[in-house]
Amino acid sequence: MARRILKFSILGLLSKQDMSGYDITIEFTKAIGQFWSAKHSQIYVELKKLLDEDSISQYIEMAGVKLEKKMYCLTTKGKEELQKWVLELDDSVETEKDIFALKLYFLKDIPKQEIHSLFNNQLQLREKKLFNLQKQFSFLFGNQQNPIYLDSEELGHYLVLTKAISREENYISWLNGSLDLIKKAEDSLT
Ligand code: FER
Repeated sequence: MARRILKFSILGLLSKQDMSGYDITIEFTKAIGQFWSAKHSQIYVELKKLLDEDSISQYIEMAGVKLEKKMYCLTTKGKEELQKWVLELDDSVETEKDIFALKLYFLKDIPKQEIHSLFNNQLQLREKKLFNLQKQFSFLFGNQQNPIYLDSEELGHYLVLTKAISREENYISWLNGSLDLIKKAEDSLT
């Protein structure tokens, strides 16, 4: 499978509405950047590529009297490519980059007395993350109990957010369970 995910993220954003390069950059620092980060410089390189390939086109919009804003929109080709991409079945699972897991793999090199602080530090970070995700959830969906009633755009956002929340809840419960296990192992040695 061709791996041009930035391309399809940009096409996806433009399928909602026409945007300037700046608007797209802002979208990447907001919600979408929470689960898919992109460097700002990459965005402009990709936009140029997409223009050359005819997946998007540009037009000038007047913002104020003298300010010209370069806007991007999907072409028919771009729309078709996006449609094809979302329907493509993935053939593998992305490997998650988890530095804490990598360190754990080398646990034998971590002094015993440091293991607790590593776990507690990770617990604090994950709890903070979960708190922020829950805050975002109540901000966006707090008064909507049933996602069936959300329109499809909101439903997508609801799903990625609830996925993140269950991932963090799971991670926290695994951290707590592991801490217990480590404490028990220590107790049995003393
Ligand atoms: C959001 C949508 C998704 C959001 C976060 C996420 C904080 C996902 C985050 C993650 O996977 O860690 O609006 O806001």
